[in-house]
Amino acid sequence: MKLYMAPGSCTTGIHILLEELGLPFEAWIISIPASQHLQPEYLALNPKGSIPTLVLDDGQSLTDYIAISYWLARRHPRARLMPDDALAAARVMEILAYVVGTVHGQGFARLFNAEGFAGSGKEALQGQGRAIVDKAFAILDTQLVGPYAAGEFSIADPALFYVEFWADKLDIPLPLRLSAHYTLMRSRPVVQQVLREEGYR
Ligand SMILES: N[C@@H](CCC(=O)N[C@@H](CS)C(=O)NCC(=O)O)C(=O)O
Repeated sequence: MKLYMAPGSCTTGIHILLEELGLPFEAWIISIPASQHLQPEYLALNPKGSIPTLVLDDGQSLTDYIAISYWLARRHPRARLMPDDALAAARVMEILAYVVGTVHGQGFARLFNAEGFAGSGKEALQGQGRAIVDKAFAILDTQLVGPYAAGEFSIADPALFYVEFWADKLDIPLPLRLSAHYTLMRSRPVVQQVLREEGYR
């Protein structure tokens, strides 16, 4: 396997897990200051332009801390990196989601990259938000297995649905496959019932 990483970044967490598991891997250093994460060769591996990326033995790329760590834990059950108990496992996911999404994604991201967030006010910030959403929708559009996010209906679909729903409300166009996913979700009786219950007609 190949781990695309930068010393001292969030990739250190995956580096620790690979070493804990004693797995052989090649470390490929990506310099964020030198914008190596935005080079076409790297974007071909990970169109999000983020690290970590783990390239598996069969050549597939796996991105994002939560996905990579989950896969490692499932692949190596004897290391007991995820509790068997459903609630205990959910508690692990709860911490992961908060650390990655909020502590890192919102807190440290601003501490480390204030220039990236600072703009000339509300419009500039909304422009940044829109650029992030547009890029993410384009990536998710290519990753959607179909007809649901991961093929069959899963816990990913209601999450994808709520951002598609927000896009709809804000008149942000959805790419073709996400648009089909949104339509499919809206055709589910439960989704219609929930929207009705929440006051949407
Ligand atoms: N949610 C992503 C976040 C990854 C992330 O933001 N990594 C930073 C390095 S710690 C990065 O790639 N920064 C470059 C950028 O996003 O432009 C994950 O869990 O992998």
